[in-house]
Amino acid sequence: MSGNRSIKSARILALSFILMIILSITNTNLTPAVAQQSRVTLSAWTSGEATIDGKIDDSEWAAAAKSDVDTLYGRSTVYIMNDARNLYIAVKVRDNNLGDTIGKFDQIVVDLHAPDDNGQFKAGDDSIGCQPPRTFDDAFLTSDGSFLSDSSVDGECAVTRIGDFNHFELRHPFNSGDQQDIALKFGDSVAFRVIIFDDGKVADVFPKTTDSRNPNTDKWGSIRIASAPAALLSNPLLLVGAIVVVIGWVGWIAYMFRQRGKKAQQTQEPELGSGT
Ligand SMILES: [Ca+2]
Ligand SMILES: [Ca+2]
Ligand SMILES: [Ca+2]
Repeated sequence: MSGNRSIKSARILALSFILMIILSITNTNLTPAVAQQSRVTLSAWTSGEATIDGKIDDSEWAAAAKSDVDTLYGRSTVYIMNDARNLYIAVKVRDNNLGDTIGKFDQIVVDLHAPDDNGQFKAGDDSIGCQPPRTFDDAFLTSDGSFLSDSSVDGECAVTRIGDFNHFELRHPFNSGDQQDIALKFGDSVAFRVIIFDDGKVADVFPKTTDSRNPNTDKWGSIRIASAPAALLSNPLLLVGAIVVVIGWVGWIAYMFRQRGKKAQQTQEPELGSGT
């Protein structure tokens, strides 16, 4: 009887332990996925740096959060991800050419507002952009509503034409130390909009809830700086190894309880026999 009870408690112990592990794993994974609001929120961690060469390779941007948007010439896609230092933004814009003459550029501008407080795009806020082939604009909004280039240009960009698309890739540190840039840490959010120019004119804005002039950032999208996943979760081999170790450990405890139960039964049996 006591042996059976021991096995039962070992099983309960094992089950609660496994449940605890599953809960802690799913909890870590699910918490960031909960949408905080109806605004478009993009957030993704990448362990590999993107190569800013104007080629949005599927493997290179596989980890990115993506959002499709219908633009002037068809469907385009916005990609967002970050590593420990940089925010990476890519936009694959469907277009019939890559306008690269002065005054008629196909270009993008990404306006950023932090903290992400649903407030107005205001003086001092960060704005970056990309013109063909590799002109990276790092600027800030002034109090008269114009943009000035930062004294320190932080980041880079490139755009090339591949098939029916213009591939824009940008890199901007999320905490460059420059007062004219965003200063974010892991878990922080920044409001953003992407303005897409066709032949020098505003053609589209992402997200569609805003336009190129609306300063109310509650209608913009949001980027949240993703944290690196815990080492255990980022490496499937480590995770499988840990589960194997736990199952082995639990099995061993159950085995020990069973052996102890058997031993107790064996020592009780002769006593009962001699009593009759
Ligand atoms: Ca690339
Ligand atoms: Ca800067
Ligand atoms: Ca700036």
